[in-house]
Amino acid sequence: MDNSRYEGSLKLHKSFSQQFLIGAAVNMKTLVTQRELLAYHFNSLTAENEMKFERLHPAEHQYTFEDADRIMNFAKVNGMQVRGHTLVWHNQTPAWVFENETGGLVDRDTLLERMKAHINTVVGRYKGQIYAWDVVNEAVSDSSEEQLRSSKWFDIVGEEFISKAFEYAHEADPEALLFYNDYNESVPEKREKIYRLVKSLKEKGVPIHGIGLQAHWNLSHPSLHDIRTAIERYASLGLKLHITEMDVSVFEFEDKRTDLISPTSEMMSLQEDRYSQLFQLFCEYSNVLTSVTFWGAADDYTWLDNFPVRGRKNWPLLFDKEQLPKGSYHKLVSR
Ligand code: HAH
Repeated sequence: MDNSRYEGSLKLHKSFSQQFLIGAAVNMKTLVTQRELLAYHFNSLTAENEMKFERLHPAEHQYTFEDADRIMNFAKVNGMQVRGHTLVWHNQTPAWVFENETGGLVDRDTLLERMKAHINTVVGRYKGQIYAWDVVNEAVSDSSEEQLRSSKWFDIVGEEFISKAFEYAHEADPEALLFYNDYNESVPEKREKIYRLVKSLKEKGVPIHGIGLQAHWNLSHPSLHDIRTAIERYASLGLKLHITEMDVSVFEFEDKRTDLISPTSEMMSLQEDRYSQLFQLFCEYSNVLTSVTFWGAADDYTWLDNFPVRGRKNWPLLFDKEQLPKGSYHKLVSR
């Protein structure tokens, strides 16, 4: 592979090799367009979409592994680890999973059988090659009244859908590390709900090994104090922590501007400081925090383009839209 554009520069993952793995989410496009960047600076990969239920299992008796296999192969060839994302989620799951022959809601036992078949086939296929799985994604509710969000999984199975998913995954690959993954993980109210959920799973003896902090953050929120408190709280459960989907949006939540065609120099300088403070914090907890994955690799492609504001580009990562290192990268590797 032609790594000449990066040669001589310090590999991002090398710079943190004593602390944690450094990962990036990829898709079929970026696996090609960012291949040199990925192979040079990262030592872990996650499929942005290619291992989700709808992609792997579009119909009951049909599994489609081509794209996921391609990611596995890229990782293997380049000596990278793989984090699996995600087995049970309320989004990007095909309708057939929840339907019976007449188009009504499937019964509880059948849904659990389908969950088990899915997990067994997917986790089994990559046994020994995917070292950690996001088993359940985003089951906790953002609204203050409820603990778990309403979803087809929850409405049909009840809260046990969570423990079942972990049990099935553990059976399929007893060596894989199993994670509960969520966003707004550092917001105090939701943090306590996630804590309560995972604590109850542990008390029931459910095979869960870690909590994934998605870390979709921006230049000022959540505060370093709230992030530190969340890390401490989750770590107190005796579990591993992974930062699973990190990005630092240059827009405040209230900022809905769509006129910027490049980031302002103020944004870039705030982002440098923010990344450097965040990684300093991560390093303090590197005994429990063992992996940091970005939800993308460079600003030429990010899921935050057009989301949540249509017609707006974002610049949330460590490499720019030419895939060259940003100030944030330089500050991290020269710390
Ligand atoms: C994450 N959700 C998902 O875990 C990931 O699979 C997806 O690719 C992107 C982000 C975060 C999220 C969202 O999608 C919608 C609203 C809030 C948070």
